[in-house]
Amino acid sequence: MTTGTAAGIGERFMALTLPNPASSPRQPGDDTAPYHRGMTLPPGSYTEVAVPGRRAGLPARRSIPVMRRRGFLTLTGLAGLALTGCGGAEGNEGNEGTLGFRTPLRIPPLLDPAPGRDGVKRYALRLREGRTELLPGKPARTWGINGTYLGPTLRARRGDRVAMAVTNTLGEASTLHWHGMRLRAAMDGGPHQMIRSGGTWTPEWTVAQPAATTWYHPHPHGKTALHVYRGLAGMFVLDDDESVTLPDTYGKDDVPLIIQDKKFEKNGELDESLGGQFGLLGDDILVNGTYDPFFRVTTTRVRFRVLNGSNARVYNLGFGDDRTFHVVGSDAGLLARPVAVRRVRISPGERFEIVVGFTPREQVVLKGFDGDSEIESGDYDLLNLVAAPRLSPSAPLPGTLVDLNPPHRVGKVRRFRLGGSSINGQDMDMARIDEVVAAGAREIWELDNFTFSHSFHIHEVVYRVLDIDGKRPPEHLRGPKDTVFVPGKTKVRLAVEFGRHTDPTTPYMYHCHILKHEDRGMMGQFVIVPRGTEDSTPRRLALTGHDH
Ligand SMILES: [Cu+2]
Repeated sequence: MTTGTAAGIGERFMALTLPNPASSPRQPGDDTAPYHRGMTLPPGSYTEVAVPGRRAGLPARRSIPVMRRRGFLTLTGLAGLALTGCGGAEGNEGNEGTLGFRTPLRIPPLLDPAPGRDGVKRYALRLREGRTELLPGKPARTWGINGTYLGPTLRARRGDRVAMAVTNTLGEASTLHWHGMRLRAAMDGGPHQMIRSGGTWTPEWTVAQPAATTWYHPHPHGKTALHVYRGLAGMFVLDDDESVTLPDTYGKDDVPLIIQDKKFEKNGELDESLGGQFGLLGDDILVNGTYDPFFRVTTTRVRFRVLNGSNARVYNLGFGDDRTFHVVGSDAGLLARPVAVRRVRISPGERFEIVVGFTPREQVVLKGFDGDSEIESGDYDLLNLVAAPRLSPSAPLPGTLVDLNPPHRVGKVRRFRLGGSSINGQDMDMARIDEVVAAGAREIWELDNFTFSHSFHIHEVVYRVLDIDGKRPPEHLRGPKDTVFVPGKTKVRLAVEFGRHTDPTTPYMYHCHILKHEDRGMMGQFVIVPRGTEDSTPRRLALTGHDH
């Protein structure tokens, strides 16, 4: 990013807010300060900048209006102010109007093996290095699963017995976590289930949860951001026998959209400088690893399974013509009924299933619109949808989808104070059990975010959002979830349902899904134990060699 001089009238206007270091003393127990812990900053080259400041969460700021446009930032009256490296402002300029939509959307191959004679569905996954032409004509070093970037879409049905063989051919250890899957902690693929370079990990479980769009990605402690950014992620679609009529032909009218922002070097390699208080924010967006994508629509309705697989960026999804579309599912399953919306905000780790209607020959762009959180600014073109001259008629959208019980409102209350990169003032400790939960418990988790935006994920569980700053969430956020956006300075209450797989010595994780925050230690551990044994459960783990 460079600084510049005059900007033309009519360019979009925003406020950069500069903290005044002298007037923002650090309070005891306040961990908003160490954004740049461990970094050495050359004198004079650094100014901490948060964008846009409406919710940035730091006290005593001076607001300075600036003009911006793509690839060019102007600070009126602040010539020479350097913004490189650490500012929250990097990579928020948008890409609106810069794409030609020349590349067919890549659809990850489907991996849905027939059960063996023993009734088990076996999936072979290989973490590997490779080269991928993310930008046309400029192959980049990437990582992938079975391919060179991203992984196959896995599919299974409720009741299926699934067995994974995950082989790590990378030059370093990693893991594979089943985000959204309800299973035993030892099968979860968190930081305690490292797969050494050259090793194979073979978790097995029975799918025992409703239809949902889940996903998988590495979870090595301290390195998740880099491993996901290089390309290790994939979708895991679960079906069940619910008699709903939603589009379900994979790649035709049931289409995965894995949205990820990137920064590229001039030669097309991924820029891996994951700097900034939120980590990397890039202005080039890939959908399923496709740059500049279009998708040819052939039916009157298409179900998109949208996964925000970005390290930090939040997308305020909508369409270029502002059309209404329907949200039919969130992270952990279908909603009670389709909810008509014009915008859906999706933060890292979240999924929404949406159904969009089309007419023949039309074109419309799926976009991420400028929003009011620090990591949601800028207008982004994501995917051009090009309808064929003749469309096959889709079934009408059902009026109702699934029966959802109202969320519980009583239960043990746990409170979590979300800091800059800590929870309850503590960094992740692999040997510390932070919370002990009784099997099958229904609890209320209160997230009190006293800093800037976070995205809060709990492994194993399904939860419902009870309220956001005391207000009932919008209807599309009332369904089953496992990851929730927590804007800065906001309180969110969750009604959490825990599973019944007990293991007092293997923890599950809860953490911020902004991957740099997670890597910096914004993560805690809980175990699920038989009811009545909570108090006698040890709070320290004896870790073995691979656990750190
Ligand atoms: Cu965070």
